[in-house]
Amino acid sequence: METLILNPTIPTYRNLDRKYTFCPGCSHSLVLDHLNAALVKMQLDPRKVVFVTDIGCVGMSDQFFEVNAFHGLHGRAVTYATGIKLANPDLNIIVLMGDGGVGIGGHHILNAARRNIGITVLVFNNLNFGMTGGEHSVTTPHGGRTATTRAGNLERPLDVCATVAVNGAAYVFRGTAFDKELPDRIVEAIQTPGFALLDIWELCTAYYVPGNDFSRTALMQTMQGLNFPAGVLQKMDTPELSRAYRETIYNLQSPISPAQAIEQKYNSALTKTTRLILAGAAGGKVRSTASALAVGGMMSGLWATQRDDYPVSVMSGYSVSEVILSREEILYMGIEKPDILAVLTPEGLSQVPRQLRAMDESQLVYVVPELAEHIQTRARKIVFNFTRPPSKKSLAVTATAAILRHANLYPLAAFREAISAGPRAEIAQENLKAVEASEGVL
Ligand SMILES: Cc1ncc(C[n+]2csc(CCOP(=O)(O)OP(=O)(O)O)c2C)c(N)n1
Ligand SMILES: [Mg+2]
Repeated sequence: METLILNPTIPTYRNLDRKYTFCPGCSHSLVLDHLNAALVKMQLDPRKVVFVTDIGCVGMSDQFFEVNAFHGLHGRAVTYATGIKLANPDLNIIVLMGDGGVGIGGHHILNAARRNIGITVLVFNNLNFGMTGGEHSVTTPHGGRTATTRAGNLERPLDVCATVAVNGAAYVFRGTAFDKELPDRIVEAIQTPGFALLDIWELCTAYYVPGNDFSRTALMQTMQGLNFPAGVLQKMDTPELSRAYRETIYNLQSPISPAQAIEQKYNSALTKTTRLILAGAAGGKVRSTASALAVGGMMSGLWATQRDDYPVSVMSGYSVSEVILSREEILYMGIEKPDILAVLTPEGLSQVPRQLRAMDESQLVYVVPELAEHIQTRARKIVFNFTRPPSKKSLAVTATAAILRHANLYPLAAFREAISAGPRAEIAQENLKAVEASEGVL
């Protein structure tokens, strides 16, 4: 595993500007501090760390850290982690999930253990569904009083550790959020090449604690009463699947052509990191335009990131893409306060009220004429002055090209080249026409 000595001005992987938003006394914060301590001990390159967060209170965890993150559907975190690991075995993938997620996605955990996928799963086991009001989960102890087991839980709790251990997990540990050894155990788990799971018992101070007069002592007593052992429960040295796959099938078939490097051919005059948001409608080429914007930036010697948001439906509703362009490497790709926000359609506008409120006089909102009056912001408002209103399919490209000319982010030629590099020639032609239509728009 490659390790880098971090910049000494970054003593933590936590984003200290962001305070934990958990309830007072919730053990989730304790476990996250232990996780941070483990990462600090290991000095892993944050670019090679991926948190995959499940749903629930625990699902909020990634926003407090400056590492890569993926957040998806309830119970499915292990599936995303598996995919990421298979795509890039060099990454350190850490799944953060609750006991609710273990119940909902138990099948995925079994299969990841059985396949010995080299990920680390931290189960934030607060013995109930925290976020939705304290319903019982698969790990609620027998007799536990919850919102759905008022008279006491009749079910036997799942022994998560024994279940993954019997299915071949390479590293298994059970403990509590109060264990001083937790950072060291997390380090061991991350260093284990194969599948590692830590079942970390916690206090849910909103629900399980008041509902059961529960305490730290009760936590230990419950574990002992169930005969669920604590400590390191399994350590096995068996081949990890993503490496085994690379060494055999992948190399034989070499199914993927090598990634094309993006060459720098242009120069950008950009001096400060610029965060842009394109807020438009699905089917309006918002995401592909944002990609071309990011690629054009890279062709101009900038770092670039892209993040997209759109509903589950296809070709209907909003489509909002965020792009950051910077002279420096971008370690956090979220945008809370954009420097440039392009409001293209009513669907897009409906998604960005928070950003509009956050923006100030030094920032720019570009807006189509028909929505100009609906924009409430302190930012400077600039209205597109189209000679002919662009079609739905050319609006995003024309607007972005106009912004590139106006804000002078990088040469328009780079944007044109990024568009031409698109997979379909006829679409590239259409988009290049939309770029030409941007002349004189601003
Ligand atoms: C498939 C699915 N079912 C139900 C929900 C509703 N839901 C959201 S959070 C949550 C409880 C989460 O509990 P847990 O995973 O233990 O995390 P915690 O909140 O305790 O940290 C549920 C049931 C959902 N998001 N997805
Ligand atoms: Mg829970």
